Amino acid sequence: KRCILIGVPVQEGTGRLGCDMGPSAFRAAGIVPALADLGFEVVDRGNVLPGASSVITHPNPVLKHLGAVAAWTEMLADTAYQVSGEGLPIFLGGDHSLSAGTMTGMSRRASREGRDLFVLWLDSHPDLHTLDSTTSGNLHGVPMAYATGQPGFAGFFPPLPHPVRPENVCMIGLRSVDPAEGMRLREGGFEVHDMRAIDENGIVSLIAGFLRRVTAANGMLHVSLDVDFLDPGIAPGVGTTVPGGATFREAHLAMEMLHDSGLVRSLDLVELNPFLDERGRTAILMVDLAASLMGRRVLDRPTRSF
Ligand code: DIR
Ligand code: MN
Ligand code: MN
Ligand code: MN
Repeated sequence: KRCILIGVPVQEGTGRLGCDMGPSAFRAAGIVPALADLGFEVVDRGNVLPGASSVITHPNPVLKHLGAVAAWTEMLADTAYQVSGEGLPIFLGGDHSLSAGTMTGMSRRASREGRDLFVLWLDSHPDLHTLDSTTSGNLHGVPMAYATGQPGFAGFFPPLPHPVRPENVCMIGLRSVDPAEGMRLREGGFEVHDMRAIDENGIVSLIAGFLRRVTAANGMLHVSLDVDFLDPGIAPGVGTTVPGGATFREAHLAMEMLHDSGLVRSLDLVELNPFLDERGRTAILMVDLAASLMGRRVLDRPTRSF
């Protein structure tokens, strides 16, 4: 049982500075001992950096730091592929643009094993903009579109040999969807659950339904946890707070179910902005959630198959 921490201090994908301190905050909040206490061999690879980025011009004038985010994506896709052959990678963000690289690297890993990558996307946003449709220009709004092979990335982002199938993506917690994203969500084949779906059905049935599909397909599961999935009242340390998010108990329950499934092969912890946090409480909550996902519990329960 080995997990490998990769610090990813990317912040060029957001409109505000501070996410570059995310990896340090996860470490200061005790992620290493939290995982070691669960019996893992924890390897902290430190922070990674992208290769040199070139200036890339694009017809959409609002795009910010396209060259830098493309360079991060290329490096992270390689890193995710390699590290996932040695243990369970946990990517400590950094903004959500990093998932463009981690999802595609994990998809290559799945393909190498003759399997399909599935993604559980826990976020208030679908991050399903293309380079053409984003109006903010913040590239943390595009990783899902890139990884699932939506048009318009060729020639700007790295080539995509192993796109993730939209049918293999389950988004839970949505409550901020831009019009262009809404159209893609309706037509793209994604499994999508907004906050109302959590309120009406409970998070257990949503997670269990998706885990059943992953199990039936012998899929490899990647989890991407954006801080803004959580309610801002418990998780203020993020640049894009959206009211009405997941509660402490919903989030821990989801994590514990993921652990019980035994299906998770990699994890992104993203969008933590320590500059906006209150004495580390968001960092500590994210570490506790990661610990629940990795097996921390109050009472033992049998491993559960879905
Ligand atoms: C908004 C906000 N949809 C945008 N996106 C994200 O800028 O494209 N915020 N991902 O966290
Ligand atoms: Mn996000
Ligand atoms: Mn291949
Ligand atoms: Mn978000």
